[in-house]
Amino acid sequence: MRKRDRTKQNYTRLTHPLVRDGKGGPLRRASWDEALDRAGEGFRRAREDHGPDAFAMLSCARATNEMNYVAQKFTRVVMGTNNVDSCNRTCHAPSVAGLSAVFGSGGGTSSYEEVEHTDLIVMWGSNARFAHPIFFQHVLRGIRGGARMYAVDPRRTSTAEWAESWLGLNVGTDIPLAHAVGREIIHAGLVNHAFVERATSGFEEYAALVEPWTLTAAQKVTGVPAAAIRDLAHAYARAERAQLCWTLGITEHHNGTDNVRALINLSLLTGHVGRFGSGVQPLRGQNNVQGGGDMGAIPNRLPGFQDILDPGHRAKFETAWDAVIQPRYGMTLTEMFEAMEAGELRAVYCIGENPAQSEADSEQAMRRLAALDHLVVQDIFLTRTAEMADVVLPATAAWAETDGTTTNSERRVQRVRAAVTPPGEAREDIDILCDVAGRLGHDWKFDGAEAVWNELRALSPDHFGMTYDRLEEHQGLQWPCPDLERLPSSFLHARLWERDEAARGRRAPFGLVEHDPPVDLTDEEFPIRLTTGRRLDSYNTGVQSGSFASPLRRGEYVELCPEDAERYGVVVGEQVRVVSRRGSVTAPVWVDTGLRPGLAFMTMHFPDEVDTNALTIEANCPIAGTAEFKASAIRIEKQRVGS
Ligand SMILES: Nc1nc2c(c(=O)[nH]1)N[C@H]1C(S)=C(S)[C@@H](COP(=O)(O)OP(=O)(O)OC[C@H]3O[C@@H](n4cnc5c(=O)[nH]c(N)nc54)[C@H](O)[C@@H]3O)O[C@H]1N2
Ligand SMILES: Nc1nc2c(c(=O)[nH]1)N[C@H]1C(S)=C(S)[C@@H](COP(=O)(O)OP(=O)(O)OC[C@H]3O[C@@H](n4cnc5c(=O)[nH]c(N)nc54)[C@H](O)[C@@H]3O)O[C@H]1N2
Ligand SMILES: [Mo]
Repeated sequence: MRKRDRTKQNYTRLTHPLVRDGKGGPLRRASWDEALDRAGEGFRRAREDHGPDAFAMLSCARATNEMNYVAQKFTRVVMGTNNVDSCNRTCHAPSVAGLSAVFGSGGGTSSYEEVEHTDLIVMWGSNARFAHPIFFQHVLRGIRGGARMYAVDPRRTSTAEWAESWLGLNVGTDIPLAHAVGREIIHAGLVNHAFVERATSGFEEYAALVEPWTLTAAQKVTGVPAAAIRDLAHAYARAERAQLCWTLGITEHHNGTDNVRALINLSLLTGHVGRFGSGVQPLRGQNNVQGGGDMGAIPNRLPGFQDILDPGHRAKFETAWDAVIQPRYGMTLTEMFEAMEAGELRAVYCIGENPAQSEADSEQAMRRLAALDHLVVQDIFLTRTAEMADVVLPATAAWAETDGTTTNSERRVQRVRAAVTPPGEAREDIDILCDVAGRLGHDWKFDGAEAVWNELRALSPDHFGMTYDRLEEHQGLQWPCPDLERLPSSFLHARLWERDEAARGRRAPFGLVEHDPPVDLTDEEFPIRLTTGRRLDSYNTGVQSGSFASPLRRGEYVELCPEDAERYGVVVGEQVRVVSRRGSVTAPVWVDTGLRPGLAFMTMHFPDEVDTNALTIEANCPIAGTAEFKASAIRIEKQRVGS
């Protein structure tokens, strides 16, 4: 038998529409007309039989702003519901929730270039060397220019290799660590009292809350030596300017939003926010996950991050769209899957997402998707989710095949352009959406992406000043950009430093959050903590990266530290069974000296080979809906010889 290439997942580009005649049958080729008729008919039936909330849209965080704008408009105007969301939910929703609660705006506060003009960079739960290589180039320039870097991660990652100090904490103990840093700053007299008094609220309560987290108490829980915690506290508080960056090591927990609040507290204590070179920065995941949310492809915000519960905002959009917008939040991605289980959600339009493989507890997710009356998948590849669909619509790739804009995590809107001819009959996401809207009685025509953008600009004050001409002229602009003359500020919340109270505006509250360990506890039966994440050579569920060979790629492994490999009597390359309370997979062993005893690591990149998400737990952050991908309990079983 020919050995399968473990480094590849062979996905082929979709070149023509597919439909299924009845559940259980195979997908077959169809004309665009037939596929669009079927897509629309299923949505109409769901709405007529079960009401507008029986429909949900998953919108693509890789596609353009313009496509996301049209997708949320389709959901709200054509289907009459606010049930629209994306993989932002599995990712940085806690960052958006935490930042909004403190500063009133869900965006990162700084520009990439600021890490080149700062004195201290803290990479907290972020492996930017692998996952944000472009940003990391700026970090390296900062380090070359004299900035110090600290890394806080259970694994000594490729990012940590560049750090002056690596704080290798136990998974899920970020709040104790942050609180101990905060307490040390207070006790060492390093608080920026002028800033705290003027711009924040709740300091006294915060100081009382962190008081029990002495360096030794935190060392016990986090596993980080007291001296290293003290050192981080002093370095951060004494730095003239400091950038605190975090990613999924902070957010993908059942208390992700609390984790984010615990980190933001440190910036409030020290005044490291609202000035050039000082800020808090969640590095966002996909190329346009920031933009998707900004465009309103989330269940609680209209385009331009305008709250759906505000009657004034609703009225503006209702007039512009000639529609009635439901005065309540729609379902998050997490709630959509729960509603599938309850039989309340019947039809889903999934554009450029692969939830069958990316959701925690994938067996459960697939069972729920399979129970839908009507699933339409619009993608560039035939994904596992597409294989389950009733209708599959082939789209052009936003990257290089489509015109529009995307927004990165420094809030910079940039133009993308069609430069490559799309394959076969693939069509642009926006055109497909308009044709499905047409099947449901809405005659939509946009004269190109710019026409969509101008409709958005007229409705979103933060984007008003960004014409395509200006985006071109300045090679991208950052929001908020409210007027056509001035250039926007590169960082947010300078207002917090204003002397005048009125100009300073709303105070930034300290977050009174408490330690809450991972839900999936380790015990005798499941003694190993599994955390999951990324490698440089692959992208998410592997659909986009797996089809191309890479000399770096080595397929899925369960990675252990040398001591654990010895304890379980396993060697590199040996196939073992990895078992959690949800399911089990078989994977080969890898030994990584960056891991610590009791900690294992797997990626999500090769789900066809090893379905890592069969192991993960669907324990969600109650505020943001993000699952605890970063903490499962597992055991390793040696395979019997000959089996
Ligand atoms: N090459 C590549 N780049 C990518 C992607 C990709 O798949 N491949 N995906 C993109 C997407 S969608 C995203 S969201 C980003 C994600 O980017 P990152 O968040 O940087 O990537 P991860 O590897 O998922 O997780 C980051 C780190 O969190 C650590 N961690 C785990 N548990 C904890 C904990 O309890 N506390 C702390 N402090 N740290 C912990 C892990 O050890 C890991 O090193 O990357 C984006 N960029
Ligand atoms: N175990 C574990 N699971 C995780 C995570 C983890 O750290 N550990 N991380 C979570 C995170 S942060 C994320 S973001 C999710 C990602 O989860 P998903 O978003 O479900 O996974 P992707 O592989 O990124 O899927 C992207 C899809 O978009 C399609 N696509 C790309 N460009 C376009 C376009 O222009 N138009 C259309 N129509 N389609 C397009 C691709 O073909 C692909 O099918 O996974 C989550 N799951
Ligand atoms: Mo992500």
